[in-house]
Amino acid sequence: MKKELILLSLLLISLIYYAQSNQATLPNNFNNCQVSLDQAVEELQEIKTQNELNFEFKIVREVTEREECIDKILGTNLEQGAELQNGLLLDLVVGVVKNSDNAKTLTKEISLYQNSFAQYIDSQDYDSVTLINYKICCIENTHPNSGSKPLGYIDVFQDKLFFLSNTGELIYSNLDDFKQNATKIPQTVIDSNIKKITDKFNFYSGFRRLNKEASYNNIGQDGWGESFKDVLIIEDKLYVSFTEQINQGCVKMSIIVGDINFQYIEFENFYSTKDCVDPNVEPYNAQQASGRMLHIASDNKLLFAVGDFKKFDLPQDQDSEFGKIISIDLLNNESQIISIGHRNIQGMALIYDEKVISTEHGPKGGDEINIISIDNVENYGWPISSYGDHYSEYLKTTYASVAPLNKSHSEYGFVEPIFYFTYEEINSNGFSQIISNYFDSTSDFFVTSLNGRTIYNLQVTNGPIKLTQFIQTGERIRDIIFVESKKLYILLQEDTPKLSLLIDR
Ligand SMILES: [Ca+2]
Ligand SMILES: [Ca+2]
Repeated sequence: MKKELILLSLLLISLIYYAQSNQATLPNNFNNCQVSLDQAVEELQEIKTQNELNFEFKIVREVTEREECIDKILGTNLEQGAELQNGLLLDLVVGVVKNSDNAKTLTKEISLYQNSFAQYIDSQDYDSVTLINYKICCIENTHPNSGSKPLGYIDVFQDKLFFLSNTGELIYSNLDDFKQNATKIPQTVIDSNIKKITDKFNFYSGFRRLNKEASYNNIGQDGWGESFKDVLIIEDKLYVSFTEQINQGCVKMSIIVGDINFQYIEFENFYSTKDCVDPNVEPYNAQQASGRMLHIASDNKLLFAVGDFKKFDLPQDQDSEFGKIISIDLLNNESQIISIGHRNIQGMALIYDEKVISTEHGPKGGDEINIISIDNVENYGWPISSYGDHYSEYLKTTYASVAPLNKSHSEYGFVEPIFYFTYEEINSNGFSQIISNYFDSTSDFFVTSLNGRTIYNLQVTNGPIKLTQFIQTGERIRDIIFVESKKLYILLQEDTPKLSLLIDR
């Protein structure tokens, strides 16, 4: 029956193919392991040249039990015989052996970002600042079709902007190339072993626009949220945090590090949480992994925020690293927990001497801003106390004892947030990064948001704590950095998606 179906579809595909043979179409043998990856790539290059077409293709690896399908095309995201047009993105789904290191296919991988440029779109003027927007690759891997994987993260090294995408491409552009009205900003992809390290289970498979056949059920909940969680450059080293899928039953939060080089970066493990969370045991959510990193130069420490993955019992467990901030010594990798009772920290910055100011996602409501001591271990309450509520009646009832979400923190012996949103005030906001405000001396920080698509001004040190709207960018702001040498901020915004320069007027 299966064979007949395949034959029938082949016949249909051939008919469609011949009916449209005056156009460039997807070859009819790009399925069911008929052609090798090499052949397919060669054929597509030929089609592009002959028809003067400009479309991109990407390799999606899928584990297969069928030996004859290793390194062969299992299928594509398009119907067989589909017309190949400019701007199209074609997925070649290639068979790989289970648990192989996939090194062979990786060397042949075609990058989603290889031929793309940041392209100037427009400038938005606000009272005191201007936002200069550059469209970047790619709409296919943005929220909400990215399986809730952040689009990526940015940082600056010397005169270069580094960008790590959620598809594992590491890219840099020269900061000098970003000038108003410059239409295209060249970018260079840096080769690395980052995909080899991270490409396990569903790390790259949750992209719904990219991979219509994406299997959402191979680990955890719908393949959501397993992703990179931050990048950080310290001197000439690049640190990357991510959810590391050790095996079917074990997810850790890890940091890898590599010496910066513009051709190739070899990453190695820098830190992994000692324990795992089990993605097969509900509730589980890798969007609640935190992963933000902050360098404390005076102590030569790296602070690492580790989320709770929705495991309600871990943040209050003193021995578990989940739902904590960990301090890691950059010299000997020794670590200690510096604060407990966190759900999902998204942003961290320094404040005063030796204190951290952090933003944190609540559940339904309850986004918090906290001031955290590095020296004393204090408890920030989650999930005993929170100004948010459970998303469902089911969670509320089932986890009533371990996660009562009492409103007051102080009554239960916890540190109160210096600021919080209730759901009634703002619905779903989603703070992302927090960063010093270098533009306005009367305000201390900028706080960016995802769903709120807003930058807030936060005043902490001058008088009463006040959070006010600064500008609405209209896009989910995933990351923000300050470029000292140019006195400007760069935002990574994940709707269009785009890079935006924030300039003082
Ligand atoms: Ca960062
Ligand atoms: Ca709290």
